[in-house]
Amino acid sequence: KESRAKKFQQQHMDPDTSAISSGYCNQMMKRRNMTDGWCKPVNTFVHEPLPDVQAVCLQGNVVCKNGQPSCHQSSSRMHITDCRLRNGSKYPKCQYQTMQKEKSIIVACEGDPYVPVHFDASV
Ligand code: CPA
Repeated sequence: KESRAKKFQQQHMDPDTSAISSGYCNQMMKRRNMTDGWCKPVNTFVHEPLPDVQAVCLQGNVVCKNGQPSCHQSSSRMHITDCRLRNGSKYPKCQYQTMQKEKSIIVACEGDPYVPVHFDASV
C-alpha cells in the first residue's frame, strides 16, 4: 500500500507547473485520483519544491483542526492552488473552482523521517 507520505505528495504536490489555467483543478483532481467514487470537496496543490514543503515539518508547531498537536505552519508564504467543488456539481461530473493564492500552509507531519502526511489549512 502507498505510504501516507507518498499519498500527500500525490494529492498536494505540483512543484513544476508554471502557468495555471482555469481548468487546472478539473484536470488535476481527476489526474491525481481524487474524483474516483466521489468528488473530494476541497484540495490544495502546492507549487514549491518538495524539500521546501518537507522543511515545514521543522517550522512553527501549531494544533491541527482535529486537535492533534502534530501540525506545522510554514514561516514563508507559498504559491498554492485551492480547488473547491462548485456548488451543485455532483459526482461523476466533478467541477472545481481554481483559485491561485500565496499563503502560509499548515501540514500534519508523522514518522521518521518526519514528513507531511496531511494538508490541514492555508492561512
Ligand atoms: P488529506 O490531506 O488528503 O480536510 C480534509 C481533506 O481536505 C484533507 O485531505 C486536506 C484537504 N484540504 C486541503 N486544503 C484545505 C483544506 C482541506 O487540501 N484548505 O488528508 C490525509 C489524511 O490525513 C486523511 O485521511 C485525514 C487525515 N488527517 C486529518 N487530520 C490529521 C492530522 N492532524 N494528522 C494526521 N492525519 C490527519
